[in-house]
Amino acid sequence: MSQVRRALATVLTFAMTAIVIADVRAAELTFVLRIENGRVPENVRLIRVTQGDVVRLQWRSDRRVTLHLHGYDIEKVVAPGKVTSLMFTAYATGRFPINLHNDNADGHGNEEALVYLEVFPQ
Ligand SMILES: [Cu+2]
Repeated sequence: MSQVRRALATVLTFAMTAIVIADVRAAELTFVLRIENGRVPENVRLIRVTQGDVVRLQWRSDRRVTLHLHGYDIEKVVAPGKVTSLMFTAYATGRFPINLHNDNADGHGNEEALVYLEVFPQ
């Protein structure tokens, strides 16, 4: 009986160690993005992070826009003259577009992606 308990304790210790390691690996990353005329500069059109990272996107825009991060399904309104943060933990891996949505149009048009978010597995 005590042997079973000891085995169980070992398994639990391993599980807790794994959680701690995963936690240590996760980074908190901030990206600063400025939208002008419905676009961001070329060098920030691809954002690459690792699964588990806490990602903060700090947006500015020359006009009022609605952002939609697909996959994670987060929408944010960015008003001119303000910094708007979009924060999330990158739990889902893959390539996800961030689109601009028209405030007066419902759902998705065939809008071009503003930015792509790539989340790589740990
Ligand atoms: Cu969308």
